[in-house]
Amino acid sequence: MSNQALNAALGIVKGLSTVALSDSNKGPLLIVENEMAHCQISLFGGHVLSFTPKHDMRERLWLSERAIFDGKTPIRGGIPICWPWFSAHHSQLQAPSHGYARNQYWQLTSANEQSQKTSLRLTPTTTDGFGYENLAVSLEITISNTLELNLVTTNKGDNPTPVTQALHTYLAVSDIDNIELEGVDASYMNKLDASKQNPCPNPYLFTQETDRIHVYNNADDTLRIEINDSCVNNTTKIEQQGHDSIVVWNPWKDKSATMKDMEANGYRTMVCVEAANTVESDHKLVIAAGATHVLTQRIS
Ligand code: TA6
Repeated sequence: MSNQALNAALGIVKGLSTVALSDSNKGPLLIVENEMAHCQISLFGGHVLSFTPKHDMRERLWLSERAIFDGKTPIRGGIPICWPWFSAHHSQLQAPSHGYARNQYWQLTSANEQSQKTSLRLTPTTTDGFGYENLAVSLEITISNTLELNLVTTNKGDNPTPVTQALHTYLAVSDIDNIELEGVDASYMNKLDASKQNPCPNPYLFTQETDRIHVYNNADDTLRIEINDSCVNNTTKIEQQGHDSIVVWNPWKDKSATMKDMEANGYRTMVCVEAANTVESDHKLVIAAGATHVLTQRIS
C-alpha cells in the first residue's frame, strides 16, 4: 500500500477516538472500538475481518486460521468484496474470480463517529480494467450493535453497464451440524451440477458441500435471514437489500482439503451467506448511465 494512502488514512483517523490504524502481521488494519462493538477492517480488499458486538461478545464473522495476508491473495473469511463481477468473468477467463476489488488496497476516504456508531467510507485504488473504467465504487461500513455494509456503485459513463457482485460474508457457527438457515425460501441454481430451479430445502440444514445461488427478483424488499445455532442457542441475524440473489456456500471436507488457506476442519465452523447480484438472476443488474446502485447487508 502506498505511503500516501497510509498517510491519508492516518490523517483521517488521528482526529477520531473510536478508530485506529494498525500495521500488523495482517497488513494495514482499521481497528474500530466504540461503545457497541469491536471491528477490524483490512485496507487490503476493503475487507471486514471481524465484528464482535459488545452486548454478547460473540464474534459474528469467521476468519480462516490459514488466511494469507500477503497483500496479493484474497483473504479467506470475513467479508470479501466481490466486484465488478461475481464468480468467473463472463468472457475473460484469465480474469480473477470474483473480480479485482478484493485483490487491491482500498483507501479510507472519510470517517465519522459517535459514541455508539462509527461510519467509514473506503474506495479501491482503481476501477480500471476489463471495461469497468466508468464505474465508481465505494464501501460504506457502519459499526454499532449491527454491522452494516453498503456497496455503492455509480455509473459515471454514458452507457448502461452490467454488474455482478457480492458481499461474500463468512459467518461463524459453533458446528455446521448444529445450524439451520431460516428466511431463505427461493429456488436455487446448484453450482455443483448447474441444475436450476431446485426447491429450497426446508428445514435448511447442511450435510454436504453446498454451493447455491438462490434467485430473488424483488431487489427492493428487505430480506431477513437467521442462522439458528441450536448447540449454543444463539442466532445470527442478517438483513439484505439491493440483491437479486443469495449465495449459500460451504466447501465441506473434500473441497476444503484442496484450499491452501483453509484449515482441515475449518468448514465445520463457517457458512457463507452472501448478498449478491448474479447472472443467474432473471432481473440481471444493469446500472444505467449516471445511476447508482447500493447492495446492503446488515449483520447482528
Ligand atoms: O460464493 C461461492 C463461491 O462462488 C464458490 O463457488 C467458491 O468458489 C467460493 O465462492 C470461494 O471463492 P474464492 O475465489 O474466494 O475461493
